[in-house]
Amino acid sequence: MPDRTIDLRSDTVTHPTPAMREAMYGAELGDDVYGEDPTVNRLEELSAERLGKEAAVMLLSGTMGNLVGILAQTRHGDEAIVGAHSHIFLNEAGGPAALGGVQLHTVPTQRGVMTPDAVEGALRDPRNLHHPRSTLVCIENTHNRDGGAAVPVQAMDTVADVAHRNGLRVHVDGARLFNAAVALDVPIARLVRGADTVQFCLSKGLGCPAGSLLVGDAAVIQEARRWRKMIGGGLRQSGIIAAAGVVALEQMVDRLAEDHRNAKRLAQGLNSIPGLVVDVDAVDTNIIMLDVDDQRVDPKSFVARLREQGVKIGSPYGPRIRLVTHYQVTSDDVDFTLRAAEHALDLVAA
Ligand code: TLP
Repeated sequence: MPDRTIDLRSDTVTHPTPAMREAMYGAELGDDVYGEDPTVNRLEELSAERLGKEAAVMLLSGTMGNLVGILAQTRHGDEAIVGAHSHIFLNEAGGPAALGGVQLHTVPTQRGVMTPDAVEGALRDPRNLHHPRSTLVCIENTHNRDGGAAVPVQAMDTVADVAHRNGLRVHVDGARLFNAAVALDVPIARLVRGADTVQFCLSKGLGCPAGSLLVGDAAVIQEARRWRKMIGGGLRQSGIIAAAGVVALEQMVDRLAEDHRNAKRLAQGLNSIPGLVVDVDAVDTNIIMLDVDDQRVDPKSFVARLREQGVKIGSPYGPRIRLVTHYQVTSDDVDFTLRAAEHALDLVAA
């Protein structure tokens, strides 16, 4: 067994920091279904304030935040426009269709960006009886499958303008929105100014054990609370979770820049190993997409050999493998990973 483990599979693997554990231990609690958990209330207020919106509601996960955000802004039979590689479309078990009767209409994205033409081209004609109603556009920022791409303000604004001009609302899947804001060096509230709802995760780069927030205007958040209750997400003394969230917002945001620096250095190092290819310029945040480009190397065996040395990376899809940095990955871990990758490649190619 290796004496060291470096887990680069995702930033979801992070454990709460000592400050979070302390805050959780000492959290002031109440029954949140009665709206009486002061710690949840504080986290919700803080989140709304940070994102420049009226209100927020805490949910268990990003998937629940996206689902409730979609359900609160659509009716059965409506259509939501989403990126073809979006997490909502690929990785949320068909929730909008199964639970909301919402059909997803996919459009291409380039580094997370949807063109206004693509969105306009996906709009249905409200006067045509054959068409579903287009009611929502969902933007993912950062974009996971597109390699953690930070979608710039202007691209966010443009899509929001097209949506609003046509009577649609805008939901942002901001599982890693703070990474985007830090990478783009833009105030987070500015980044989501055009959004009607935004979901962001506490349990990715921000290091919490669980939790997501959905923010928006007071009416939509009230509607989201109703949906949350219906799907069994109304929790009681959930200040235990919220306490970590407050610490995350206060202590874990600015340091994301360090994860981005580590990701960049890891990307550069991997790309300099013959047989491995990374588009280093495309590494905006904490996600690296690595391609194995050596006929002799089966990506699955490469991943397995790395794991034997204590380095866990994503499962390959085709030749492509994802690596994610986070606060539990140090600069020294980056050096160790690079040495291990070189060694693993030698073993597999031999
Ligand atoms: N993504 C996970 C996996 O599901 C792929 C990861 O390891 O990256 N939106 C985006 C953009 C996400 O990347 C994720 C999680 C979610 C939503 C869902 O969040 P959770 O896992 O909290 O339901």
